[in-house]
Amino acid sequence: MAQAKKALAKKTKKARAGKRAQTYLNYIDGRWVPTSGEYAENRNPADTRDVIGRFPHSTEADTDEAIAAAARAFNGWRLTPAPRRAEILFRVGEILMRDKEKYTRDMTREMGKVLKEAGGDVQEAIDCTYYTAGEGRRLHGFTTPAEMPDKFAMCVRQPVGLCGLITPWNFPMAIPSWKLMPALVCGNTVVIKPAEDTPLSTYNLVKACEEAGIPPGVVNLVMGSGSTIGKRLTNHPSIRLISLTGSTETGRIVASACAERNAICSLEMGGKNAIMIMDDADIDNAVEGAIWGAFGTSGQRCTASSRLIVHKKVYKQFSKKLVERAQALRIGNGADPKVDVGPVINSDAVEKIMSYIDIGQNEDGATLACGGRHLTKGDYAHGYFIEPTVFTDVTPDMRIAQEEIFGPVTCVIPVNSLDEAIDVANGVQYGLSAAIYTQDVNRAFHAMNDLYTGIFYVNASTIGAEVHLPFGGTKGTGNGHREAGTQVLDIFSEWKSVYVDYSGKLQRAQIDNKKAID
Ligand code: UN1
Repeated sequence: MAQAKKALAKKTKKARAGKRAQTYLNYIDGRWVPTSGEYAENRNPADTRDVIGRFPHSTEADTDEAIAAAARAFNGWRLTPAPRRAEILFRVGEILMRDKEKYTRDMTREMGKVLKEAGGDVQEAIDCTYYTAGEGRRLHGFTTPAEMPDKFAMCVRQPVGLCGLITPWNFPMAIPSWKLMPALVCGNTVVIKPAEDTPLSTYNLVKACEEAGIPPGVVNLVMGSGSTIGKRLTNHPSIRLISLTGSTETGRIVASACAERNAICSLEMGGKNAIMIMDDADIDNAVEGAIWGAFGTSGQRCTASSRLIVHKKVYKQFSKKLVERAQALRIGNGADPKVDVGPVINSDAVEKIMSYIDIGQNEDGATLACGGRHLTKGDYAHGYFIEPTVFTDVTPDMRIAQEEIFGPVTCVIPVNSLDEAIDVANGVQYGLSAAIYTQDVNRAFHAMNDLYTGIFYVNASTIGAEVHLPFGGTKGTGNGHREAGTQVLDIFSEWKSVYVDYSGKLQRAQIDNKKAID
């Protein structure tokens, strides 16, 4: 381990000492172009001495250019047959496969998640790209009988138009691909704005699109802030659809702005996901699921298991094992294969998470069973590291049990029964994912039926969604849409109902019908 660490330190030092950080450009109308604004450095959250690159802090004018390019490209792309569009997406998938290792390293470096998880993120983008490309030969509409003779009725999908994609830092390649690939296969053109903390992974994705031969203007990348670019996209009259994954607060702002001008808006926001652990559960398996769900990606997933609702009969046993496992997790630079938990994304995240740890202890009065410290010494001095933290004796109404913390913090809540567990699990403003550990099929189905979430797991954690099933949530998590699966096509296409009257005469619907029964 010491050797791996040394090698890593040497590499990082070399990277630091190396030539001036690369300057990255926006991608507009098929060309890599400088911003009319400034550039900002991006740094590795595990070691802020490591400068990843200089990235555009773009302006409204850059955004407008990208929108104009997307508008010019729309008709050509819309009229390209979907199977042809899909062929290019298959090529994107091949490029992503070819360069998976490099993308994985880039992602760990810019976002902090451990290599294995970064590889999973890239793999999710690959899966999504291939899966969506397959849709190019389906994109099913449907036919249905018309109510009059000599008349044909069918429904077809048409692209929405120009789409603004605003993506988060926690899945910096998977989530952009969830939005980009279906938008493209449906015949839309896009402007994508990645999170400020993680532009490199989206840059890599767009580079792959360029290499695969996506025509100029179809995909445009503008890097920078939400308050400038996100806002411009959201308010621009030419952008028909905004797809955002982000905080509930940002979602509300975006939704209101879209409502003002009657634009389509698809939102994927926060979560406060619960695992219910029943008294008949395989406890060791449940502990593994809880550790993975709570501390994978340092708890920075909207699907993170931030509440563990445990039957009182197994509460002590479960909590003890959970704490032991949490304490054994190795924290550090995600580029070290021995590390389990990487840093959190930035100093704002540290501040927010630490304030919740404080609230848990003081305001809420829960028991801090392990963790709770912001690590600042030795190897941790230059990164944003927080210990995996477990609160026990948590009651459902506490702020730490209600609000999304988005960090390596989880709450253990004791309950007396399955019914109580379900009530507690449903008793938050979010509805993304939930899980139950039980050996009883009746309990499992009962819980599945009563949990008001978009995703539900039996004997598995709250994280780990696959790309061919719809992803999204109820209540404060979303606004009724689902990404992934074939359901995402309903975001990125609109239905057109088509009637073909081949009777050669006027047939009036609802009036000229010859009734079968008088
Ligand atoms: C997210 O946290 O925003 O199910 C997405 C999962 C991943 C996707 C998470 N496949 O945890």
